[in-house]
Amino acid sequence: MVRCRLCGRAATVRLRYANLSLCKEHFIKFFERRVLRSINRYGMFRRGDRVAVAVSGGKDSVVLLQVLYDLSERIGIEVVGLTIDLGIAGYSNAYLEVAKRHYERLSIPYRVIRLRDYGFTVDELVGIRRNVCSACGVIKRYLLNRAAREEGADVLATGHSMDDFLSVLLQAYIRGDLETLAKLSPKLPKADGLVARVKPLVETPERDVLAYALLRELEYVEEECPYAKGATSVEYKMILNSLEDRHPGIKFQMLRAFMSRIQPALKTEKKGFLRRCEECGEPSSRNVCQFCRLRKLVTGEAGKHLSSNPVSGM
Ligand code: Q46
Ligand code: ZN
Ligand code: ZN
Repeated sequence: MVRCRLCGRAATVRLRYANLSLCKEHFIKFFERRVLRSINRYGMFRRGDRVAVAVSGGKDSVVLLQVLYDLSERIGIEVVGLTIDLGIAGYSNAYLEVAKRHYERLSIPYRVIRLRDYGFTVDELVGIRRNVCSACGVIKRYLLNRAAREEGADVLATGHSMDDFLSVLLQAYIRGDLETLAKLSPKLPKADGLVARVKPLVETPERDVLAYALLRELEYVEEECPYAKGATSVEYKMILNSLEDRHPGIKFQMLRAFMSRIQPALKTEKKGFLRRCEECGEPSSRNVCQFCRLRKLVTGEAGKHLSSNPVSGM
């Protein structure tokens, strides 16, 4: 029997990258301490911050919500939830319901943002945009930033894990996309109209997130979004995991090398100059923001009078 290194009881989780076996109780503590360390290392929150947590209903965001809720008193933050209904048939509703159940279980105030209220859905982008996921990414960033700002949040926290971070890193590297690499960071500061953004799970591998969700019996939606199939990010994660299987710890090494050596060297890379979108007034690097261009592609109309019509639990 493999035993927990800390207490000698039967081990539940084996972490090859750290050559460490832990029982349920010690894995949960280890996991939470590591998230707290990431929060402190990157100065993600200040006491008194109102933190908007983006919760899809998938395991990563559900785990993030739970951990930040548990830490909230200790680190002096106030948590509010944001969930987007992207209008993906057979998918969005299940996610939405799970997110709401967590908010209600923890008595966390929340807001649901419906893309439909802006005149279109992600389903309607099929056939119009070849890469639905990249358009969806634009939509999520836009709606989350806008809602977080409207809710008076100081920081927007997302559940991106180490694997998400590294797959973006790999893709951007392959494309030579210096702008994305320069902006790729566990913490992006506040800018004109943009709420500060943080990724508290950046030093946490996705496999550990799954183990934590299972051990704490957190409800999450397992079904993948229908558009996730064939998404290159999934392939990059598989490549990273097969590397990790042969060289335990290599993902941590990649992350550390990027943050300590490569990222600082990219700081001088020219950032897009921030102005305001002529259509919606949100921050944009061009005259019309990417969200409004997507909306116009689907609906054919400009939208001077956009409203988010929030369904609110606050
Ligand atoms: S929701 Fe949107 Fe994901 Fe679905 S369309 Fe792609 S990006 S896969 S996390
Ligand atoms: Zn133990
Ligand atoms: Zn716009």
